[in-house]
Amino acid sequence: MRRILITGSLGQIGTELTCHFRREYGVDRVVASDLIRKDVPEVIGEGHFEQLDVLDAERLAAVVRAYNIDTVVHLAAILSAIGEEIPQRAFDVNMNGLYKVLEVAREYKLAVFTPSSIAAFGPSTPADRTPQDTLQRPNTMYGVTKVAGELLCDYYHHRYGIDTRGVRLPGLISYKTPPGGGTTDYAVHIYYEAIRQGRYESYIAEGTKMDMMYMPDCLKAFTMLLEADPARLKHRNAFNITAMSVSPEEIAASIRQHLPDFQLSFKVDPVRQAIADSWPNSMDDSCAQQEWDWKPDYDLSAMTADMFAQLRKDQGNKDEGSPPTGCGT
Ligand code: NAD
Ligand code: AKB
Repeated sequence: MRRILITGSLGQIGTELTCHFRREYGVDRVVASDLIRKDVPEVIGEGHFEQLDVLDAERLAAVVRAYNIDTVVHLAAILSAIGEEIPQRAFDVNMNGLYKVLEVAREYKLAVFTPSSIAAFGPSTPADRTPQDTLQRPNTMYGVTKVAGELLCDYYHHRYGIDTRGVRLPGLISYKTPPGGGTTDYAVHIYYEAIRQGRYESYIAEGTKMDMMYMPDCLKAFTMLLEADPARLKHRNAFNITAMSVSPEEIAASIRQHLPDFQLSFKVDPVRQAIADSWPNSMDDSCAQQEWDWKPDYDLSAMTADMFAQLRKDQGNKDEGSPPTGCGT
């Protein structure tokens, strides 16, 4: 059974992945870590947590030794929109952070799982049903680091035999931890604002399609690929996976099934719109289907129904003054 270190575990994916892995592998076998210790009770209060800057390779190695880690799930990163505000820092964290993780993995013979993104594609990539293997010339710093990261992980597999694996994630929609400064964040905010105010002003323009996925499908994909039979894997580090290709007005129409008076307006942010325009409209994830049986559980309407149920439950708990829910709920 694996002993897993998660980096960046207080972010949007990490908080839920930590809980998910603790349920799958056992509380004692999962070590959460992040740059700063934040008050996230379900991660900090319910198992091992280490404050860890991924740029500090010595401390990374010390944590690996202390807990006898054999697998690193590397999530620490700066996402697309923030990455355009601070490109030098994005390069440092995303590139040098991954390099240090891979070097420690080489020394201690660890498996490494790290997600890439739809951001690894660019304006010259075929936008519809974007193939698994295609042109990748992204024009954001985040995207540049994601393509380079995919290649670096492939290199460590071929050159050193490290078991590296990963997926190209679409935008993730979730209700536990807010997103950390990406372009697809609107698709999360729209649900929160629908519940809070009954309306939302989108910074992404009408008609802009991007791939999206509900968090439970992302967690499922991580486990499936991590545990997939290596003999079946022709690709390793950058499997296209998707659950839906949607625009803001399509999400709004789905929200109106639960909130008929919901209003959507637009005030487009040129920076994030340009990023969105450079990404695929929809990805072809048939290689993930063939090589490790990938299939999402949630389409847009199932996701919207669950988002509403969960956000309304949270709202009810807050109104009653109940403490935030932990991992198990
Ligand atoms: P996030 O921004 O919510 O969380 C990232 C975490 O990394 C934060 O908690 C932050 O404190 C931490 N971090 C930053 N610098 C660090 C450092 N030097 N050392 C240690 N920790 C550091 O991001 P997320 O959405 O959880 O994304 C996780 C991974 O998934 C990233 O690689 C991201 O590119 C990828 N991804 C996310 C999405 C999405 O929609 N959320 C989509 C595609 C790919
Ligand atoms: C972002 O928008 O930056 C992320 C991603 C798709 O990588 N959500």
